[in-house]
Amino acid sequence: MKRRFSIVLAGLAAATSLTAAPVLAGGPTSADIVNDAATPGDVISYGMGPQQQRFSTLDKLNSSNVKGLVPVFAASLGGEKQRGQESQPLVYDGTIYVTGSYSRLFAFDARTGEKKWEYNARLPDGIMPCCDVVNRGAAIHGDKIIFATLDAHLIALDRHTGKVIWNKKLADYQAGYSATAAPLIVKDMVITGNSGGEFGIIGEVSARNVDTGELIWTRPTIEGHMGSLNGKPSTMTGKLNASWTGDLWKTGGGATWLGGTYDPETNLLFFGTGNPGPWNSNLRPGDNLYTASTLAIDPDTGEIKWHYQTTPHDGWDFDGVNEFIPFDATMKVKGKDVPMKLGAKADRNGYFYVLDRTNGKLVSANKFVMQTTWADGINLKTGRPNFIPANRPGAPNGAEKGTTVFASPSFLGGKNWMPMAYSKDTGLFYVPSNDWGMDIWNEPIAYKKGAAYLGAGFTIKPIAEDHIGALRAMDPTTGKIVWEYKNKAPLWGGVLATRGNLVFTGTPEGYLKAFDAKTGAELWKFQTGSGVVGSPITWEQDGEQYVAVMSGWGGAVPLWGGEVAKTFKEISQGGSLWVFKLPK
Ligand SMILES: [Ca+2]
Ligand SMILES: [Ca+2]
Repeated sequence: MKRRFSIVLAGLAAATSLTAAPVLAGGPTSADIVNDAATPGDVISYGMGPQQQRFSTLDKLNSSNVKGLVPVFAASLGGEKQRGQESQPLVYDGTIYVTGSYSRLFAFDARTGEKKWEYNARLPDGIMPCCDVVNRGAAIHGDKIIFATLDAHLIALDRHTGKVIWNKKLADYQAGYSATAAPLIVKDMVITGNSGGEFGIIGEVSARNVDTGELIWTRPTIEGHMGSLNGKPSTMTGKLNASWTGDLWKTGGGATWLGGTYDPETNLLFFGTGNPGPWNSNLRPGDNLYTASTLAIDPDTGEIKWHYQTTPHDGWDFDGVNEFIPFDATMKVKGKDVPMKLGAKADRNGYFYVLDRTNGKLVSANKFVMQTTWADGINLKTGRPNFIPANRPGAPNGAEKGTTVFASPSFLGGKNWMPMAYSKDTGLFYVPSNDWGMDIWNEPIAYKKGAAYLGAGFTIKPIAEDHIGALRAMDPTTGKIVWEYKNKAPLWGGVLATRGNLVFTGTPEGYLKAFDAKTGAELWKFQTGSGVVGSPITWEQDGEQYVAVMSGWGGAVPLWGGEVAKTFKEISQGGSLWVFKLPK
C-alpha cells in the first residue's frame, strides 16, 4: 500500500511541485522538515521551519500588489464545535492539513477546499484545559500526520485516509494534564511538551519514535525529578531541593505547553517552561528551577545543556513558555561588531530577551510593552530581573487573603502563546503583544489532584485608552521598537513575515491584515466573519502565491478577560479555513 502511494505521488510531484520538498517514499523526511523554510512550495512544520522564524522567501505577493488579494475559498470545520481556532495549517502535495478545536484534524484539497477527511478524537468527560479547547497544529512525517489531544494523548494518523496508525498516552488527564501544542519532528522522533501548569503537574519534554510512538527519552523540568532514556532512568533534573523547599518540587509546575523549536546548527531543542505551582509565591521561597525558563536540550539524550530563567520565583503566572527563535546577527560587543549565533524570546513578563544560543548567556533584554511593574529592567551582568518587591502580591494572613497589588503585564502576558515572526530581510522580529494589567492577590491553597492549584485571585484591566493589542517590530540588535500597530482588542494570533516586504496577522475583530514590513503601514485587510487567533502561512502552488489562516474566536481571553471583555463582547464564534491569492 505504502509503495503504491509513493509511486503515484512521486509522479505528481515531478509535474506540479518543483519548489516543494520532493515527494518520495511516503512523504517528508526529517531532513525535509529541517529544510522546510527553504522549500516555499510546501509548509511541513509548525513555524514554517523548526526554528519557527515564520519567514517565507516568496515575493510574488508583495507590498505593491497585496491590495488585490482575494479569497479562493473558505472551508468550514462544521459541527457545533466552535470556540478558539488557534491552529497553523500545513500544506503538502496538494492537501491542507489543519487541526481544530476539541482535538479535531482535517484534510482539505488545497486547490478547491473540498474536504478529504476529518478525524474527531473521542474526548473523555473531565478533561481540564485551562484556557479553551484549542489545538495549535500538527506535524507531518512520511505517510503520517501527528497531533496532540486535550486528554493528553499523541495520535498519528495516515495522512491519506485519516485512519489511526498509533495512539499513545502522554500523561494522566485526571491529574490535570492536557496537550495543545504542535509536535516537533527531529531525527525521526516526535518531540512534545505538556500542559496543565495550573493544576500542580510536572512539566516534561519527551521524545518518541515517529514510526511507532514508543518512548525514547523524557526530561522533567522541575529539579529533583528523574529523566529516562530507552526505558531506564537517566539523570536527575537539577539538584534536589536546591531551589525548592520541602516537598513543593513534587507539584512544581513548569509545564512545557507551547512546544519547542530546534536549531540544527547547534543541535539543540529549545523549550520554554511555565509558572511554578502554586501561583502564590510566598509559599515557595527560592528560584524554583526550572520554571519560567528557556531550556536547551540535547535531542539525542534529553539532557539539559543550558538554561536561562526569565522570571525567578515567579509570582504573577509569567509562564516562560514563549518560543525561542534562533537567528544570526552582528552585535556590538565592547564597541566591536561581532557576528553571533543568537536566539530571541518575547517573554510573557514583558521583556524581549536575546541570548547567545550556544551557551544561554544573556546578550540583551528590553521592554516590548508599555509597562512592567514587577521589575525595573534586567541586570545584564547577573541575568536577573531588578525586582520591585512592593509589587509582589502579599502573603495571606491565616485564612485572610493577602495584600492586593496592581501588576502589569497581566498574567495573560505582554505576549502569550501567539508566535512572533523574524524577517531575514529586515532583521526585525514582529511581536504580537498586549498592554494590560491586573489586580492580583494571594490566598491559602493546598494541593489536591485534579484541582486548580493557584492560591491567587485576579481581575484583568486595560492600561491604555486606545488599545490593548499592539503588533511591534523589534530590532534585536538595539532592543528598539521600530514601528507599532495598535489594536483595540487583545491580539491573540500568530504572525507571518515574507520576502515581499509583508507582515500578516489576525485580529479578534475578525480581520486578517497585511502590513508593510519596514514601515508598519496597513496595506490590506479582510473580514473573515469571526475572530482570527490562528497563525497565517504562505506557500507557492501552480506558480501562484497563496496565504491561509484559520478564523474562529476563542482562546484564553474570553474566558479570563475581566474588565477588558468589553473590547470584544460582540464577536461571533466560528471555525473556517480561509485561503487567499491574487486574481489571475
Ligand atoms: Ca517548505
Ligand atoms: Ca500558567
